[in-house]
Amino acid sequence: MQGLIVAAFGRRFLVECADGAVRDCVTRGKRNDFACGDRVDILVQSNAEGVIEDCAPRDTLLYRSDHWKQKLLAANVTQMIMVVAPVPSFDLDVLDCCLAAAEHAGIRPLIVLNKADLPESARCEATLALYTAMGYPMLKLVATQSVDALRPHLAGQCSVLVGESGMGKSTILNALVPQAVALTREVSSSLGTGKHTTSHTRLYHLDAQSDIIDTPGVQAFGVHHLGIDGLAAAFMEFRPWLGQCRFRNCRHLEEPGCAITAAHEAGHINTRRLKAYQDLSQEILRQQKKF
Ligand SMILES: Nc1nc2c(ncn2[C@@H]2O[C@H](COP(=O)(O)OP(=O)(O)O)[C@@H](O)[C@H]2O)c(=O)[nH]1
Ligand SMILES: [Mg+2]
Ligand SMILES: [Zn+2]
Repeated sequence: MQGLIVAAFGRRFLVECADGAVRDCVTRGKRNDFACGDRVDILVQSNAEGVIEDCAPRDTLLYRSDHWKQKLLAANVTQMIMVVAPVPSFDLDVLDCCLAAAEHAGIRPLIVLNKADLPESARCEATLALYTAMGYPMLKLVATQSVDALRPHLAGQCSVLVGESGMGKSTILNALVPQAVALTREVSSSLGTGKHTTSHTRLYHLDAQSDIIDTPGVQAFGVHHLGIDGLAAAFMEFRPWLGQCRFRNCRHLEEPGCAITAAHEAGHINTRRLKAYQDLSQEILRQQKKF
């Protein structure tokens, strides 16, 4: 039977099946390379249980990685809602990594500056001007008052909510999906996670055409899986200059004739963004040498 993975916790998945039942499913062997949003075939064992057999080809796949492992976050999403807020302060490096991962996966990012009611948000907005100048859409929100400004952006999309904890993701989700708290509790108890926190990824239907996937808050968003070339291409303002360096395998660090560092010197690329790229690429290189 066909179904849609609507919750993922380790190697346990809740699958919304074609017959309307939501089944608690395991995988064969030690497979865990499935994600929320995956369209799967399951072997039905009962009205409540099944085994995931197969997965349909994905339109997109968002994941994060570190040196050791990759973590699948969501499949078939069309949009990443990156939530930031002035309090607690957010980490621009995490924003850069999330944007890079989205670019690499072919997912359109939307930056949401939440807690726009706080006076500190003006400074955040000034910081984010760099990103809006690059062409990233940005939306100001006061989630505790209303999320109506966000709704039109969600129509017809499968969106994934990401952001560091404390930014207001749960507030946004609960305003969009009033039954989310109850559903989260349900998933927690059926998957035996014990806690009612967002320790798992969960897909919610907003309407027949629109879904939203909630992910646990991230402190870091590893982009090792992009590789050096993927990373440079995922810094979207680098793109006009890629392929113009003297060396074809230029890593845009200290190579002579580098078009990226030249573009930076000419004022076309922001200093902090170039440094963020260089720090990440050096980290990737260090790891590549180790293995
Ligand atoms: N002032 C203000 N506080 C907010 C807003 N949105 C959320 N918060 C508060 O920020 C805190 C963290 O929100 P939460 O949704 O749990 O963040 P999460 O960790 O990203 O899920 C809570 O105390 C919320 O009430 C907002 O728009 N303005
Ligand atoms: Mg939360
Ligand atoms: Zn270069």
